[in-house]
Amino acid sequence: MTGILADSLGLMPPKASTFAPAVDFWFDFTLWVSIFFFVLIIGLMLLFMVKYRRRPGVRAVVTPTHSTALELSWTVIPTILVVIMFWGGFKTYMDQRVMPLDAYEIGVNAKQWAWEFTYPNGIRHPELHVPKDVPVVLTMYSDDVLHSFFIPAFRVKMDVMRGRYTKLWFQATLASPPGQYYPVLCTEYCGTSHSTMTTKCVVHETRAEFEQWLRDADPLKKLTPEQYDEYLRDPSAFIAAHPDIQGLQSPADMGRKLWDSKGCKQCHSIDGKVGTGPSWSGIWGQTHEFSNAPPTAVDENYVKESIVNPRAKALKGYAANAMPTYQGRITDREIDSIIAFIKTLKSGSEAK
Ligand code: HEC
Ligand SMILES: [Cu+2]
Repeated sequence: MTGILADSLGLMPPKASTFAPAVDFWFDFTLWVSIFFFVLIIGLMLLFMVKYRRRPGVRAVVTPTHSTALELSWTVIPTILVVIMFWGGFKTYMDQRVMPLDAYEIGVNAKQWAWEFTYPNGIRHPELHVPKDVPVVLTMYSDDVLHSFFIPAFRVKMDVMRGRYTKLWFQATLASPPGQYYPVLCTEYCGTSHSTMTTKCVVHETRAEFEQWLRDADPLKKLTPEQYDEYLRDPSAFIAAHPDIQGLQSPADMGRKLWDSKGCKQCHSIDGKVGTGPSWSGIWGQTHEFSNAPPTAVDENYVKESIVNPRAKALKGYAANAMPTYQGRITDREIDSIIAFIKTLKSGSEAK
């Protein structure tokens, strides 16, 4: 019943979300009602034009001016039909606008002329990847002008603004075949390259497959040991020379992201304020005192040890067991980034 016309003409994209059947049904309902009345009204008009045309010798009959039955029916029937359309549209719209509580959350950033997605583990990536059969909420923001986020296969669309977060949700029902994807478009004219503001949405068959992709999406993991050395020696030159490696930033910028995404932020400020743990502001190169070890300078080895084995040296004045070990939860390359970040934190002069 759904999509009969548009679908058979190949005008509708695949139905890949839980919203698609309802949206298509109401689209078709409206379309078929319109076609029916178009044919009826235009057909009768043409018929009457011919049948009652002026002919020589035939006098025009006096036309009736009123028919209660006719007027009632052409008022009541269309009213019922539009109320049905309104009810269907309103219900479908409300389903889309009320966000589920248990959803997987992904951040969307729009800028002239690209999309960027921020996943819960802090990875930023130019493609949208989601698991099948999991409700996903997108929280969207624009760096510049008004954009609009649209995935035709999911039948969802929402404006993306500067100065206000907007949300959109969907639950994909159809995994994209290997190597294929659902197009993501910007549908608000946003400047010269608006038409190229597209990206891919890949729906993974299982949650596990999606998580695997997410782990591999870390740009640092894509580098071979040789490339990694080259990157550490001169990050900006390396990034400029490898535009194919998406999302790569300087080690210090990566470190700042990890400070946020790995939860270090909860206990370590970077502006000098003491929290559960000491601030990182200005600690590089200082000599710290411990309740269980001789004084030690804050250098690469000390920071690394503090992360993988925080109990080894308990900083004076802090609870010795407050910091959990990150052994196994952080890679060596991530530790390098955090070290690079701490190095940039001069005391007193940090931005937030
Ligand atoms: C639950 C709170 C907590 C979290 C989360 C936490 N830390 Fe700590 N951290 C501490 C405390 C408390 C100390 C001081 C006591 C000690 O030496 O273990 C500390 C000490 C440190 C030190 C030594 C600082 C100095 O001034 O000598 C480093 C480096 C460090 N943490 C890195 C990290 C990193 C990197 C993360 C995130 C991956 C992290 N911490 C997450 C609580 C935390
Ligand atoms: Cu746009």
